[in-house]
Amino acid sequence: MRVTSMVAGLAIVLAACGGGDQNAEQQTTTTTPPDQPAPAAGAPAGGAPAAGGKTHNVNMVLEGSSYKYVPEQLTIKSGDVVRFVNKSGGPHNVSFWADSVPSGAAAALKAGMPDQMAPLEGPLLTAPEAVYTVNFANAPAGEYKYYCLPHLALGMKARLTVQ
Ligand SMILES: [Cu+2]
Repeated sequence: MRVTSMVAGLAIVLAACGGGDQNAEQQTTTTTPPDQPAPAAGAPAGGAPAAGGKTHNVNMVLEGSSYKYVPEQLTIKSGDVVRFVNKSGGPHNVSFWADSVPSGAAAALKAGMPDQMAPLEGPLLTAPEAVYTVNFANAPAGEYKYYCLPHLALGMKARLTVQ
């Protein structure tokens, strides 16, 4: 009987602390390490650019004996979308070097790159004209270097600058 009333009393105390618990959860979220990000709220995954964002195309091609992204350098704005198109010489993909992207970019790309094979590594495109869309919503400014996994040894790499 005495134990029962203590448990009941505890339950009331815990219920009264509900608001305090919520604050504790928010603090935990803000101290999450950058490589284990909280999901970016409201960030569209792939697909359409954010309101006011632009869409850019990068072709993935085999020209002569060179595998290339065209253009090899592209400047975009945070919130833009880049469509990578498998034009020739596939399969190709888009893999960002994790140590090249700015701080906070991994979290944005985690949301913006659908169907990742590994962190920052897009799927292989085999079908002609297949498109892989990367959404740079919430992407911090800086340089983003990337490469094609099947053709890295053949020099297929490129760079995006986010403003
Ligand atoms: Cu390739």
